[in-house]
Amino acid sequence: MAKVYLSLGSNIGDRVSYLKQAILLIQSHKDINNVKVSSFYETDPQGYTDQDYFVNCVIECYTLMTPFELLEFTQYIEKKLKRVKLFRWGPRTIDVDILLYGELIINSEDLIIPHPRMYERAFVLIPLNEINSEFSLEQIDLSNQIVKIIK
Ligand code: GSY
Repeated sequence: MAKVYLSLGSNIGDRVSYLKQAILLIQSHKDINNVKVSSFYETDPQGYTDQDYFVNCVIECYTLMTPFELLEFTQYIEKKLKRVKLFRWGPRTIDVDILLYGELIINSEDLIIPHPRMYERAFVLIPLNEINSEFSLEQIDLSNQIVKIIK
């Protein structure tokens, strides 16, 4: 079994509901176990900044799926939730990204692991640090990235 980390995000419509629906699909997959979910965080958009705040969370889980099966499953979730993505880097109803798959490094056209931008993103690192304190926040400048826990 591989220990896997996923990042979930939404900034269109009922953002919390999109995240909750995606989490339910992940928890009910027969080849995924021990699902840990971080708090939900409302976060400043990164990259293309002229868009609404995101709600983000991170998931830790264990899976028997290969990385490409897992990629297919994340794409299935986005399809099942009728993902809307207005343009690259732009607003979207649901995004499910693979951050880490055990110690594996993959550089293919369709899948790059570890996720290439994960260590620059407070919306990834803060929830990651919440569920596993081995992920340090020391290397990242958090000053221009607003992240607040949703109560
Ligand atoms: O790759 C994730 C999509 N995304 C996000 C996001 O999920 N949260 C925040 N805060 N900014 C983002 N910019 C992009 S692109």
